[in-house]
Amino acid sequence: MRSSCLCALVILLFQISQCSADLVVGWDVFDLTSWGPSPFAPTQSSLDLSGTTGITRGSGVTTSGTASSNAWGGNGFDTTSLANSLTASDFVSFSFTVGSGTSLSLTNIAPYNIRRSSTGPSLGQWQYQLGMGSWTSIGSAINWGSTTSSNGNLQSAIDLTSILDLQNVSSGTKVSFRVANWSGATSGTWYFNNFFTGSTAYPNDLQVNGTFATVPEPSAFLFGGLITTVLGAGYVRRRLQQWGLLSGRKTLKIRQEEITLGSTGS
Ligand SMILES: [Ca+2]
Ligand SMILES: [Ca+2]
Repeated sequence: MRSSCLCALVILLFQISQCSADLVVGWDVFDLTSWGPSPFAPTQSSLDLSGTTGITRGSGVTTSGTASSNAWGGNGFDTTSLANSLTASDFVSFSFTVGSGTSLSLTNIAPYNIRRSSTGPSLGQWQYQLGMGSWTSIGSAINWGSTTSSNGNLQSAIDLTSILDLQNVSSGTKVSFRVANWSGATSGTWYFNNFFTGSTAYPNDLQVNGTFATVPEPSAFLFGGLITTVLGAGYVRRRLQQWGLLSGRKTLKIRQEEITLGSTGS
């Protein structure tokens, strides 16, 4: 009885700490034409999410002229500062919601590639938001690079592990990201570029990675409490039996000790 209960307890504790890793959401922009749809639903997303919103052009982002193929983006990133780009909604954004029974610790935004035209925005800033909270910048502004061919400009991974807000994000919380761009001409273009064709099944060109941890349902806590109660009751019962209180005896034998009293006056 006790060993089976212990096994159940171990399994429960294992489930609490059990983690699955890697992809949260990912997009493959291969084969896109005409700037790509907005929103552009993830090519792949974790089953531990309860919902996603694809990459969406802000109201200040335009799609005038002819687009490059195998890329998702727009133009009209024509302000001169981060603050002005935000006011003008010159950003692209996406979001996802942590599913039930899980919490999410984000690891990184994997290396990605930005293609831009010679007059496309030269600077951009990643930001995140939890729920309807305020937006927070991730690191500092990024200089997208000078390559204007389809090779694009490879960007480093963005580490998210040091951002406490993005660790242990609870079930039901919506996590949003956006990239604001500025220092471009009205017709200058900017895209998430197809750079990864790799040999994997999912050659995503933009991918957010993280670790999901299983959070036990209230019933599991109840189950755990029950196990503790059973184990605790068993312990008390054995102790009472050792003391003879559960063996049908009505009396409790007290061991006699001989006590030597010191004599007085010596
Ligand atoms: Ca790709
Ligand atoms: Ca604009």
